Amino acid sequence: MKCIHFVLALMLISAMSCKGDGNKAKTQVMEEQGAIFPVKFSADSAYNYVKAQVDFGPRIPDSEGHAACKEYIVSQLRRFGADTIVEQNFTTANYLGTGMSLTNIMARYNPEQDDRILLVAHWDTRPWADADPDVNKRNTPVPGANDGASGVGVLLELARNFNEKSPEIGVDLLFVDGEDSGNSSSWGSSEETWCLGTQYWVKHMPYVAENTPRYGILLDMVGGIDAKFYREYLSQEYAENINDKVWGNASAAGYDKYFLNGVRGGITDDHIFINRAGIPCIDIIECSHPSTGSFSPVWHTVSDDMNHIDKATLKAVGQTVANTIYNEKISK
Ligand code: AHN
Ligand code: ZN
Repeated sequence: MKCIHFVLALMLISAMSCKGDGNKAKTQVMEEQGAIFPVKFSADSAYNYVKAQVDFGPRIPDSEGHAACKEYIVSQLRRFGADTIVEQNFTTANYLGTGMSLTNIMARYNPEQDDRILLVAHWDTRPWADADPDVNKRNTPVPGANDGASGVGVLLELARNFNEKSPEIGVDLLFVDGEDSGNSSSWGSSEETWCLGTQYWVKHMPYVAENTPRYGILLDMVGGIDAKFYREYLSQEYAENINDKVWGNASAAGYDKYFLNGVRGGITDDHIFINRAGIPCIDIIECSHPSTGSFSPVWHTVSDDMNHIDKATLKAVGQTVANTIYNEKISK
């Protein structure tokens, strides 16, 4: 005991004397005490899970990279002791009429627990870099490091945490397919061309009334360099209290630099279909980059690669979501 106190005291002193890096030191002390950080979300691990996906190549429906990535996600979930892993296979067509075989993957932790939280990310990648500045690259697939792999990487690292230390609440991890083959030339009128996996999933909702999740958190583009996460407009409309909770947990953990309280965006994304199906769901998404006013400059370009992934961003998002999950107490 004495020894631990001595170590903590030393850390406090170093925290106080370390002017330039005060926030980091404060965070480290809290982390050591376990007060705010019930588990350690490893940004290095999350980064490796992002890289593994990118290394498969583009994860476009019906491609080799897509098939390999599906096996990878399932094998990681097995490794991390998920209680049930369900692959939901179906076929559909994108807005151009191209047929696609899609798979949503869902894994449960504490399956017997009726009080649950849903965590979501899309695992497919966009077939065309149609926002690339070079017109000659607009038919090239995107690498999808941020747009696809980042959310999945964070969810896989959370799965590792859940296996190491079980949260009290039940957790469902949902990896949706077919999010990113939508029509970007006519926003508004083309909402239904996006999020095809989620649209299918909500039509076959794997819940009864008792075990329907309290709320959901969607992670989309959560690995960008110096990313700022504002409260996304539709999340704020549908699930303001969940935004309050998550942004509050971010602040308590010292991540105010990443999680800003302004409301921005209004994004057509998987969360809107989940909200309409009756589960309040927020979207943690980088959608107000200073240089574009919306998504990051590499969004839907061939430069959405590992050079534009920031471990510190993965950490801020992953640790905030982890703290949120472990803070939940069962109320059913
Ligand atoms: C809009 O740009 C309105 N939605 C994009 C959703 C998305 C695409 N997320 C990732 N890729
Ligand atoms: Zn996209």
